[in-house]
Amino acid sequence: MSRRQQQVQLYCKPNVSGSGSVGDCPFTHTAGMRLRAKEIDFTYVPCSKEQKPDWLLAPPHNGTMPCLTYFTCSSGTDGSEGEEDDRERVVISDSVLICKHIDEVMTTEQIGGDKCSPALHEEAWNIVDNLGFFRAFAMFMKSDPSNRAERKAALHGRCAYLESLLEQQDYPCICPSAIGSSPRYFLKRGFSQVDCTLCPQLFMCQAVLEHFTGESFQSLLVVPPAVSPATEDSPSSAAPGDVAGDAAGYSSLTPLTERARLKCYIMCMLGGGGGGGGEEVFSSTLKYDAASAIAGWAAAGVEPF
Ligand SMILES: N[C@@H](CCC(=O)N[C@@H](CS)C(=O)NCC(=O)O)C(=O)O
Repeated sequence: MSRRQQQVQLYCKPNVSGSGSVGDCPFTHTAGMRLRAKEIDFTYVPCSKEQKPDWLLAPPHNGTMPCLTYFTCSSGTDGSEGEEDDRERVVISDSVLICKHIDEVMTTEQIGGDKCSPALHEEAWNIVDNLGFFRAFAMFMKSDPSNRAERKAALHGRCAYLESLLEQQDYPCICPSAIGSSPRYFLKRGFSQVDCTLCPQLFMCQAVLEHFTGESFQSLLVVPPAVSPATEDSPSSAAPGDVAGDAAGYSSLTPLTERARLKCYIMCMLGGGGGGGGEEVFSSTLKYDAASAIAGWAAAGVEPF
C-alpha cells in the first residue's frame, strides 16, 4: 500500500501591504519554483507571526518560513484514500531541505525529459551550495561606511563567479530569444535547482539594490577595474566628468567589460525585454513587485545609504 500526498501547502511570509498575498521572501519563491518544476499542485499560505499554527512554531521549525506541509494517507491498490485518522502531517522548513524533499521524497519522477535527472540534480546542488550570492547582497544592503567598499567588492566578486560558471556552461553572450534559438537555463542540460535558487535572489537584488544603496543593478553586469583605495576614498581626485563612474566604483575613463553571460541569463530568466522560457516558470511564481520587495526590506529596518 502506498502513501498519497494531500493538501500540499507552502507557508510563507505575507506581503507587507497586508493584502494577504505572498511576500518578498526569495526562499519561498525558490521552493515554489521547485514545486512547479515538479508539477505538484500546491497553495501558498501567507502567514503573519500571529497566525502561525503550533506545528509551525514547534521545534525544529520554530516558525521559520517557507515551510512546506502536506498530509500523507494510505491508499488502496484501487487508488482509494484511507481513513481520515490515518492522515499524517509532514512538515519541512528551510528552502534547501524543502527542495531536496520535493525531489527525493515527493516525486522522484523526471519531469519533462532531462529535467531533474540525477546527474543534473547533483551538478545543480554543487553549484547552489557555493553560490553565496544572496549573503553577499544582504551584507552589502546592511553595510555601513566602514565596510561598504569591502562588501561591494564581495558582491561584485559573486557576480564574477556567476559569470565564470556561465562561461563554463558555454552560455551565450547574446540572449537566445534575440537570435531566435531556444532559451537557455543556467545549466546547459536544462532547468535545475540553480534556476530555482538564483532567479528569486537576482529578482530581489534587481528590485531593491538601487533604492537602498545607489548601486545600479546594471553595474553588477560590468566588470570594474581594480579601484585604488585613494580613488574610492577621495572623489575630489576624480577626473572631471567622472562622477557617475566613481559613484559606481569604477572610472568611466577606463574601458569596461560586460558580464555578458550573466546579463543574458538575467534577460532570459527575469525578462526585461529578453523573453525566454525561464520567464514563464519564474514570473508565474513571483506574485510580488519591486514596491513590495522594497517595503519588505524597509520593514526589516534597512534604510537607504
Ligand atoms: N535559510 C532559510 C531562510 C528563511 C528565512 O530567512 N525566512 C524568513 C522570511 S524571508 C522568515 O522565516 N521570517 C520569519 C517570519 O516571516 O515570520 C531558508 O532557506 O528557508
